[in-house]
Amino acid sequence: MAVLQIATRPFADQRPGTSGLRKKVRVFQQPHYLENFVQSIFNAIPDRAGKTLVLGGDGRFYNREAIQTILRMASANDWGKVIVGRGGFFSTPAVSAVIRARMAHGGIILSASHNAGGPDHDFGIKYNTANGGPASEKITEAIWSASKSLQSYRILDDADIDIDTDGTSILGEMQIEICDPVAEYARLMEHIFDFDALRRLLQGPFRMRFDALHAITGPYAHKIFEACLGAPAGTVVNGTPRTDFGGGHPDPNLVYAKSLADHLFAENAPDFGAASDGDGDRNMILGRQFFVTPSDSLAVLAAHATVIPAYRQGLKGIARSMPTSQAVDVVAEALGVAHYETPTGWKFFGNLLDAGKITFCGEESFGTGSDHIREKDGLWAVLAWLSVIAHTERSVADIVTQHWQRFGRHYYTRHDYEELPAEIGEQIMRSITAQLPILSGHTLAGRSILTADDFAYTDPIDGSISTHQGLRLLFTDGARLIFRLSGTGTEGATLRIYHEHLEKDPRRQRQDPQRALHDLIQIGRDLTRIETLTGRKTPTVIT
Ligand code: VG1
Ligand code: CO
Repeated sequence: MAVLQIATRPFADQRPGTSGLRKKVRVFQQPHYLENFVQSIFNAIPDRAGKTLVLGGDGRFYNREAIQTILRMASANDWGKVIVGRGGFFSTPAVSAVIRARMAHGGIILSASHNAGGPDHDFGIKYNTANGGPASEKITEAIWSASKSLQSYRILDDADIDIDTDGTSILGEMQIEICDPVAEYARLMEHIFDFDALRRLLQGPFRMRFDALHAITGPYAHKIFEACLGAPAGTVVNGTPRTDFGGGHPDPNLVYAKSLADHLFAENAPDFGAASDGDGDRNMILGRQFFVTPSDSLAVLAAHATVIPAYRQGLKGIARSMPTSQAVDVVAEALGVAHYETPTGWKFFGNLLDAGKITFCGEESFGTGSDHIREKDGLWAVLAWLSVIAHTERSVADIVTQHWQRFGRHYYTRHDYEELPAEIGEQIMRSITAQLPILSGHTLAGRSILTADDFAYTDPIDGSISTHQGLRLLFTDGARLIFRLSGTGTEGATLRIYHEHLEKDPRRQRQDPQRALHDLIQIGRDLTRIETLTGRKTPTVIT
């Protein structure tokens, strides 16, 4: 078994985005492309020799091939041991849990999350550090910088490795451990939640459906909801991971998880519905004929956190990404704990979690989590909701409407315009940026703007500064309108427009958000000139 040093040339497009490097599968299949990026990761971790790496992915097309390559490269790059989920499977939260439990030095997650999979779709790769969380910007920039001057990579000259049988083996001088991808994670959930209370709920008349969308959470959900908690067989649907996710987008929202939404809005619907994304870190929560906006979900869970054993002592603080609604801020103030506003992307929560400043955090993009790991966690959010339901003995709709009555309702909607020509996306952002100075203090459609800025963040723990994290119009009444370009898309540019408005009067809390936010939506369309520039009359996805 020889270590080969293969000559290569840098690729110009290996800068990690919001969550790792995401490209079309065909891009990753180019000779040396995956190898170059993996070597760049390894080069950015100079102290890796003899250390342990966790490795797995969401099972999408190219997952198995990539695992083989990475194992051979890890061995040639002096890693001491790699822990691989059986079959090459690991959800993102499970990788985070295993890194922490096994005190690994880092982990590689193969996923493009909610993006579609298959030979014509997307693949992705992401590095997590010893705390279990996504690498900080400092490290992702170091990876990018390494990729730009890469001249060669190291790989073992060897045949394929069996990744389907549990056990330990040796590859070169490195150990490989193949393990059950679910076990460690399931143990952690049992430690956090009151499984007896959840068993009573799920074995009673309460009915739920969990849709794994043919992605990674299937095996986790079968084990936790059905095997451990005793929910009837069939509670979990689409529970077998497929390389193409059954042809759909494994994205838990009302558009891409439509069959679940239809089921929950039909007559005789179950009490509760939930879905997760490709890699298992996102969640969508539905009640009978009721959709919970992710920003509200975070706020509701924060308000009820003490019903869950692991949070019985209360929350230390709460953080949300900047575009996430301010609903959770109001809860934090009521609880008398600090709240933080970070840029989009889970990596920005890591320092606050590590420093013990926050217990819960979340994003409007269907991401919710806590200090139990350093990633957002889809099944954790579902178990948290079930805990609140078991404790309050109320329906999802009642829990949320009572929350609004107490704290006010933050009407919220995000409009995505996907696959715009890249230059149009840039042009829209440039044009709004140029208008920011005159927008401050200006009135648009009867709404006066307090400030208009380009969001920058100074990390309160390490002082690092992240600029250009979204353009914000902050209105005098607390309403907000935010513009960002996606950092996870793989085709052209995706423009995201976020709209938010607080309604304190319970008599006006039952409107359709698209109606309640109508004027902000119009301001957003006018400012971006989206229709003039692209001919698009409606967004691709509304959440
Ligand atoms: C999107 C979301 C962001 C999330 C990121 C990764 O990023 O908006 O909140 O953290 O996806 O989620 P962007 O840059 O496209 O807006 V996941 O589930 O892909 O790991
Ligand atoms: Co995801």
